[in-house]
Amino acid sequence: MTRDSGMTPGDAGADFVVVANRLPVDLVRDADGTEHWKASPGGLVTALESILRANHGAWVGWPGVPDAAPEPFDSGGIRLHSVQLSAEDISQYYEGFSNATLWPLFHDVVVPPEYHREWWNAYRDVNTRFAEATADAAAPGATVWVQDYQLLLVPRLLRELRPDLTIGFFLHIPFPPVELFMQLPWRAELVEGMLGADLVGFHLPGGADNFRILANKLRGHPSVRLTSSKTKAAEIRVDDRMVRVGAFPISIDSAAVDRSARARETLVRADRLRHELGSPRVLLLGVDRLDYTKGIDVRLRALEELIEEERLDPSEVTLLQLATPSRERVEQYQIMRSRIEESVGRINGMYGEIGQPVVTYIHRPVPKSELTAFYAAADVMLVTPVRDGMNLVAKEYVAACTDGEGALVLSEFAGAANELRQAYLCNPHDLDGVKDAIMSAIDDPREERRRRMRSLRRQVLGNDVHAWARRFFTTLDATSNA
Ligand code: GDG
Repeated sequence: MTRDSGMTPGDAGADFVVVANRLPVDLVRDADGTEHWKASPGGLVTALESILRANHGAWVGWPGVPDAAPEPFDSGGIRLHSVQLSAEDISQYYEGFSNATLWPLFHDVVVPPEYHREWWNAYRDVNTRFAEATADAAAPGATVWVQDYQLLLVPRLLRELRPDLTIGFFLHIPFPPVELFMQLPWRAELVEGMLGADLVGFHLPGGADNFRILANKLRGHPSVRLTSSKTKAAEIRVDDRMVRVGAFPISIDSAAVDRSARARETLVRADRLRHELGSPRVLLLGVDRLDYTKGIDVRLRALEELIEEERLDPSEVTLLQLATPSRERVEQYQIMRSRIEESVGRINGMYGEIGQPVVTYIHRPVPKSELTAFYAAADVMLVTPVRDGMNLVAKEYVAACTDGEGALVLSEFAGAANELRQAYLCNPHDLDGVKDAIMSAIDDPREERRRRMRSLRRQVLGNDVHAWARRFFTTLDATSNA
């Protein structure tokens, strides 16, 4: 990967460019009204930071506020290039086509996707602008890594502008079965968009298979499976090029979470938290963006029925549910929020005591250190999505369980279930099954819980986000040189 062209990002462009919907910065306004950009380190930045720095790296994305178009600037050694979005772009490309068409369609139509031609036009237009900004930012022969469902058309658009580039694409959400994808009025163009990449990565082999089948069905591109490959990869022939597809399950910075969970401040905070929650015998935890795919309603229903049936005693059990605000202008998210808040109110009204609610519900973001203390304090983590690409929360909880005392209830419909086989797995559509999984996670003998957690920790600590990024790049390099 390391190429030393001697260029700086300021002149002939960057040797390595990440393209994602969002830049890894937020605009912060101080009390005196002055504004500045503050780094907002997510998992992706952590994974790519060292590669970005070593390769004159650049990042192309939307700065997060309408109409902002700052000149390229540096943040933490990375050159940031802004793509300007108007309020209408945000409404049609981001909230519309990305989050009310593709998101529900790719998550098994959990809610009905909406198909609007004006949203599609905006999506294509914004993807074109991302491709143009990337073409300007990349040095000759550079490697570009395009991220996620908001930018499905970018690989092809970029290849047309810059055939000299090596292009990788990674999808962070599930890739749906053929029958569902076929609903999309613009299905062929979207598949062609992704096929502009040299390597198309998914979390699971099933996603890669779905994509391969579609490329053939919609565009007649033949493919071969590479059975010897660890990534269960395949190659699709697109005219005179070969496009590699494969599974690259993402992970977290496991060592960093482990370290921060062992810190004295975290342990002190975790202890105090349990005390503040009334020192329950069992502390259940849920941590999600407030999203209808995450199955927050499933676990609330399970908890309510377990209490109703007297399998759980509300004076002994507490659920701490963190539901971070997300996509608040999209209608389905508003509907979901009302439903969840109604259930929390009903459970607490029915079973809570004064000063002692059964469910403590937080609807605002909390600092990372506080989140780690939540993980360290919890006895049982509930991860019950109806569909989820991976789910990093499940892996973070395991990495934060440094004393081995904790249990993970995990939906089979989260990508993470593919690797975390020793979790208490459940089908979120089978409420009795979810309830039984929760009860086993609470009641199993301590040795059994510890045995499972040991195995989970081996998995998560041995496969971190750095290894993920390395595997993707090694494969991309091999593909582009083939
Ligand atoms: C997409 C896919 C895939 C949450 N609340 C707070 C907070 N978080 C952090 C968690 C975790 C991240 O947000 C959420 O990641 P997930 O993977 O659970 O879910 P999505 O946001 O839906 O991510 C998913 C992922 O992409 C990566 O490919 O796994 O399937 O849907 O890291 O810790 N962090 C802080 N405060 C909060 O209040 N600091």
